[in-house]
Amino acid sequence: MSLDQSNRYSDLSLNEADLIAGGKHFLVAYKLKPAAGHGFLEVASHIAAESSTGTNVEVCTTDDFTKGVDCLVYDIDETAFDDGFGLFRAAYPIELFDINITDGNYMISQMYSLILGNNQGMGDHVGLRMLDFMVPQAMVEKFDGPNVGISDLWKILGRPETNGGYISGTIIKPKLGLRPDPFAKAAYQFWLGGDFIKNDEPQGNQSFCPMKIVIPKVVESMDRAQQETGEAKLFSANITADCYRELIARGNFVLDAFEKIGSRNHVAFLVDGFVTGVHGVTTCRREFPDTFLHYHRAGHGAVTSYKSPMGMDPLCFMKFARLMGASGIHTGTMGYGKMEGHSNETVLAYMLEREECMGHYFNQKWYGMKPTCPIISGGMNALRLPGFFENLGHGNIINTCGGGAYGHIDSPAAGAKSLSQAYECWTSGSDPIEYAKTHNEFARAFESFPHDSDKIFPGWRDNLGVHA
Ligand code: RUB
Repeated sequence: MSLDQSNRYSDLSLNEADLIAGGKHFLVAYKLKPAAGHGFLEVASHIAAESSTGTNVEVCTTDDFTKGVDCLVYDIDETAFDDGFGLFRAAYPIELFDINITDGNYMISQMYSLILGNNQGMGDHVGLRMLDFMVPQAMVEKFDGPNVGISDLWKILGRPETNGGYISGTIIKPKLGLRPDPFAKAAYQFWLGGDFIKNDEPQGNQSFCPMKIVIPKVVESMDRAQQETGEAKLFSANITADCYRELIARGNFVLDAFEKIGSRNHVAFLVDGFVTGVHGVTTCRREFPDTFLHYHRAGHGAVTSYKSPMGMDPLCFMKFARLMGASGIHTGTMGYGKMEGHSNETVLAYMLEREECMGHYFNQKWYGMKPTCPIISGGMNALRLPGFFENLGHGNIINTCGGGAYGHIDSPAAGAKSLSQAYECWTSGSDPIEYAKTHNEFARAFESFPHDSDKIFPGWRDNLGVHA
């Protein structure tokens, strides 16, 4: 048995509406399953203690001020979930959170280590997962937040800065193994029909494709594609690195290379924010404030997967990204692609885009913080898109389809065109089969991805007159 600290670290008489109106607390909802032999409130209170001013025993150095900044459990529902987990909500006084000595802004690193740090490894629970949190105005206003967003990309593409629509994108595939010339050719071929290309997240500076050789060739590809199509093109370069100096050096190299064709602002920077941690994202946000910050999250499943009793809900990951200042972040495909997800995940996008959004447990206001753009990726193609748009309710996103572009049987350019046709099909309210009859690239996507065609549009072969 551990020490029951519920007398000090819980106050079930506290009212959530009052806590929110007071604006002095950061609220968190956790899913919890105590280990055998431990009470729910006892473990929740131990978590509140470990996540604020306490430990597993009382210490003689505690004074009255210390007690005034205790995290308090203010609500519990021991049987909230079918799987034996309960729910508790905790209020963290905002004084607990660390402020930069350079500019007085809040940081995510310390916040993360407090609200989802030691408490993850405690022995008196068998599962603790953060489901949602609410950041009060006084804190929201002191995070970096995004500086560049999708509206800046729409402007470059010559579109309206609000409601500028779907940005068709790809990921250079194969993800590794292309040397500089084939890599640059693959980029050129997609740009003949599409808008946005990103490095796959493991692509960087491999010996067979050094950055200093391939990037100038990608610049040439962009230049040719822009001249031939008369359209602006965008490239998201992976500058992820262990050390901030390397990340900055890569960023400067890429900007200088694109500057040569006057397309410096056609560049986004991809940072793998899960593996670098906040440090990589914030270094990019602050060092390159005028460049679109593309937050890739490879590895996030280790902390966000629904299969896990630990970690955090993807919604928390999205909120962190907006606070950090990501211009865009991968939100998954809401069940329409290859990665884990489900159709109710639209809230992940809405939380990033909207000025105010109801999350799983808390209504979050963003107090004028710029939006973060949802980036939809992972196993997508033209056939999956109409359903995806219908579920989300809009197409103001960046979508990257690697296999969906390079897997098109005609060409990467045809793959790219099939994507924008899928958007047009949805915006025009057309039936996809009828639309395919007059749009060749979209129609050929049915033959390119017959497994999907069979599943999503049974009978498509007869309807389109295509026979195996
Ligand atoms: C996309 C791909 C991306 C995933 C990551 O390739 O593998 O890395 O988008 O997942 P393809 P998420 O289009 O060929 O599947 O976007 O959910 O973070």
